[in-house]
Amino acid sequence: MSFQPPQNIPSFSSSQRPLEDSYWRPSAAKNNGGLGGYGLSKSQSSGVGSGARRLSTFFGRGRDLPMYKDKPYFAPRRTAPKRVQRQVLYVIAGLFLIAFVWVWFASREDVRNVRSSTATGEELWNWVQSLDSEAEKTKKPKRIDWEARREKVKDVFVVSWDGYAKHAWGYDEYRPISKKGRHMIEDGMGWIIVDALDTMMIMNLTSRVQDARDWIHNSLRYNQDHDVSTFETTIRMLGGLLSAHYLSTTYPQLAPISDDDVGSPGEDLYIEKATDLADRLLGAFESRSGVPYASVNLNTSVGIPSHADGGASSTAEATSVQLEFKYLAKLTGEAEYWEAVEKVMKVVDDQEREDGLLPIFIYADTGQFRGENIRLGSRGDSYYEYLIKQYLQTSKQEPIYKEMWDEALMGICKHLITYTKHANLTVLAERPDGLHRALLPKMDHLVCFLPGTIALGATGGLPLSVAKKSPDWGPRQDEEILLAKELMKTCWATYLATATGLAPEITYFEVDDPPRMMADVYPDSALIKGDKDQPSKYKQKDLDLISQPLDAADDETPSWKKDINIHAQDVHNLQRPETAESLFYMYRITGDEMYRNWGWEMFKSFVKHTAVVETDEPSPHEAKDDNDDESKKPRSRIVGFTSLSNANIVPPVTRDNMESFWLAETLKYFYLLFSDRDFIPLEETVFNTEAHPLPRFKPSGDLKTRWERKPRQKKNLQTESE
Ligand code: DMJ
Repeated sequence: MSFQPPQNIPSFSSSQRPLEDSYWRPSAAKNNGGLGGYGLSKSQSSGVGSGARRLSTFFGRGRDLPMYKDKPYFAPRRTAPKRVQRQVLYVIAGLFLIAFVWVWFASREDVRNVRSSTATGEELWNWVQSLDSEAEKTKKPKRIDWEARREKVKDVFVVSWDGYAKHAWGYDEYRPISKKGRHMIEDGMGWIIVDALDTMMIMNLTSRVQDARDWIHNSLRYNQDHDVSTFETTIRMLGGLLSAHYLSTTYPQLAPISDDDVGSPGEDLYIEKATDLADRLLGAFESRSGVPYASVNLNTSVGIPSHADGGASSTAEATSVQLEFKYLAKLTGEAEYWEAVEKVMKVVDDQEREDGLLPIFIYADTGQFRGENIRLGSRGDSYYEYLIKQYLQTSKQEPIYKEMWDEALMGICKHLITYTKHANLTVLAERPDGLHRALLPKMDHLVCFLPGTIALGATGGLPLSVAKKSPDWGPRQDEEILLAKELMKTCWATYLATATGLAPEITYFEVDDPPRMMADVYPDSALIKGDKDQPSKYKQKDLDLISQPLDAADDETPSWKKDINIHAQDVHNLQRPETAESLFYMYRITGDEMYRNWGWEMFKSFVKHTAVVETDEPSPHEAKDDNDDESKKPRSRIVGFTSLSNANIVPPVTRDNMESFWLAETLKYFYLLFSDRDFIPLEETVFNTEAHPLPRFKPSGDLKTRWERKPRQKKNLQTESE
């Protein structure tokens, strides 16, 4: 049965429910420096070794306070039955239990989905086969049924998840071809289960949510003597738990949760686990500078420098943990979470890097950058993403992050945006040796988060038609949307360029020598000049070029294809989400169905080329008679989806790995792209960099950005030709 968006969603005009606010608000007595809830003084929690002390005290016998402030332990609700009645009561309770379970089970919509999902793999395979038929290729539906298309995404999720659940339940990694799981740390840390949880909520897969929830309650423990990545653990695990808390409390219809019965996982489970994990991760921030170490030992909470890169952390990793810790601070009232991550932003900004563009490595001890490599691909990407998202998370109350985002976007346009030789595709290039050295016209798949993020920054998440009516709207915002559209098209081109229709990990572009930079071609652009009121040539840029379909060229090698070079070592496809993510934002914001259509083509390519297929040869006795052709046919079904080692060949070379972001991000963004625009409204949420939606809220009290940028020298914003 198909899922209908719930009709009776309460008013969420304030995304942070008042009830939730008062529920978690710390009492005055406990809110002493943000640590009272843990029964610790400030001095106990500072210094490198304090993480270990904090944890041993916190989890030790002497604990007399709940896991986080103001949340009482739940006293048993039932009193013990008297001895004489016990046996009778057991029988009655047993009968009730059986009746209840039966009614509950039979009434669950999701159970029907599970039942039908046993056939889903086979249906999906038949559907994939039908896509290649001539009739299907030429079929032009009168009206596209997006509801049905998003159900297909759900089917793909169900097959991916069920394969994992069957063969590798509880493991952190999954190999869908060999059907094997593997832990990343001794007892596992819920890498796949926690990362995928909120997608299942969004898809209303309630029985699977309950399975995940039970596992989190019964099996997930963080007190393991093992190093983990500070960043990955924050965005995937902490982000996943927090988003599960947010969705299950804000949209209970999507993800009903059972009561807080003693011994059963209750509504506090996610936040309790999140707080436990965050306390362990906090030790990573106890470096001399406050910049987090790349790794942290979960048991001792001691930060560990990177084993590579001269001990430096990745800039993106150090600066993309803020949304998660800030939301946790808001939920718990603990300023310590906020302050730890806020400090990092000051350390990086204090260095006044040119035009807001940062090198991709930073030393945790000194807070200094390492090298001059500047890019928005790996190790650089989400620093920029979290600038604008921190501004939106706190309901635009903290202009410092908007200022940093605007400056960085100007820097991007000035130093990194160039155009291809033949088709004038817009490219977001790199500067591996600094801003005044050679340009490298290369785009990691990872940079394809940017078109969507630019559009998000321009409208704040509002539909374009609404945002344009705002008094703040001007030529600069128009140009931002234009740039977002151009980059979106380039990302789409990287998909169309391969044999499978799936983008490689890295794409190089043909550009002129010297490259035509945006700053040279459109020097009067508001994005370059920072002059937000002056209309520029850029705004009138050839819009036809943007809307010209890439796949419609007649000649054998269309001009845009001549602009694209894919190197042999970059042909892998890890089922990454960034292009789907940007399509989701672009559709939500512009309302242009073209982005949904592109997404649908991409989705079909994923299903077709990343599916793991099993075929049963019919056994001789299955054929009832010689004319029973059906039973003689081999039966195939899809049993999972995998990364590819080579996406530029058909059939592709598979890799036997399903990344957790396939479930957490890629399929979630496809599902949301094909959903109605008001489903999980963009203007009420921010998605963290792992696609976990978190609410926007108004900062207050200690939970504020209480630092100022160093005064910048007035620079001539007009760029010199390079
Ligand atoms: C995800 O884990 C996150 O989106 C991260 O910010 C970058 N890369 C992967 C997915 O590609």
